[in-house]
Amino acid sequence: MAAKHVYFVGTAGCGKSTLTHAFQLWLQNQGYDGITVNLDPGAENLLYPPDVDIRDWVRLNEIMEEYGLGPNGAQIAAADMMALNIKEVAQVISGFDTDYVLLDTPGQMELFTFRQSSKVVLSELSGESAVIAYLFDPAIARSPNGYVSSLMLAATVQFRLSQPMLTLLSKSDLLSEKERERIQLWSEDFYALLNSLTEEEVDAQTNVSVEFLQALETIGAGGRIVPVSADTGEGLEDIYTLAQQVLEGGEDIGS
Ligand SMILES: Nc1nc2c(ncn2[C@@H]2O[C@H](COP(=O)(O)OP(=O)(O)OP(=O)(O)O)[C@@H](O)[C@H]2O)c(=O)[nH]1
Ligand SMILES: [Mg+2]
Repeated sequence: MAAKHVYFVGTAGCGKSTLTHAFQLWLQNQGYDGITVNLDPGAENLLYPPDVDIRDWVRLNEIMEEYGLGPNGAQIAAADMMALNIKEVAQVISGFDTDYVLLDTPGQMELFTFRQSSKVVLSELSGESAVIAYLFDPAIARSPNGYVSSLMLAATVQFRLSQPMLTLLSKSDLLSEKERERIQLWSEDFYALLNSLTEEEVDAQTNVSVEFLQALETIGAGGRIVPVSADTGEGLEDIYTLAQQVLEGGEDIGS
């Protein structure tokens, strides 16, 4: 059976790399196989050893030196070079006999989502068997305005990449129980979100409506957000269950 691919995507520092590794360890503890793939050519001091590493093909600091580019120009060149090498990367990945391929994407999210090369990368690596795990950063999503902004970003990623998406509330251990519940409520009830916006954000209440929020959900982002933590292990099982549901209609790997 083809391996299932989960892309961990989100804004800089939201916890993608840590969660990729934590989820791999969780899978292994449950007796499943999962490999990790680092897709960030600019990653420095990666805290886990990826099984496959894009830096074996493309390295940001080498591109900066070789072409005399700054970090942003080099990121764009790196994204294109990644696409040029992706068939070889796919071949290496397919050499692993594994249930899950967990892909850790670059911190500069716009490079992964907006460049045409990302579509090439996605179709070569995972074809139809992909789900995007979109991480909401709790430092941003804890305010109503930040939550709506995060939702818009998630919708943009979904719209751009056209893959099924799970929305995860990253680093949930940093939030109080009350904050977690409030954010979960927002994800399930746009009227509650709009109420919080109107009560708490003087600038934002005039131009956001329930219809606007519903439209974001129609694109395919949104839905019930799942709190996850690499530190406490909260929600790791939910990622598995949801990914199984999306990719296999709920069947368990073993069945
Ligand atoms: N408390 C807590 N901290 C976390 C968790 N996950 C990640 N962190 C911390 O958040 C910081 C960023 O984590 P990373 O995993 O590097 O985030 P990232 O999204 O991969 O970052 P970039 O690739 O640079 O965009 C680190 O200091 C992590 O230790 C978590 O579940 N709980
Ligand atoms: Mg990272």
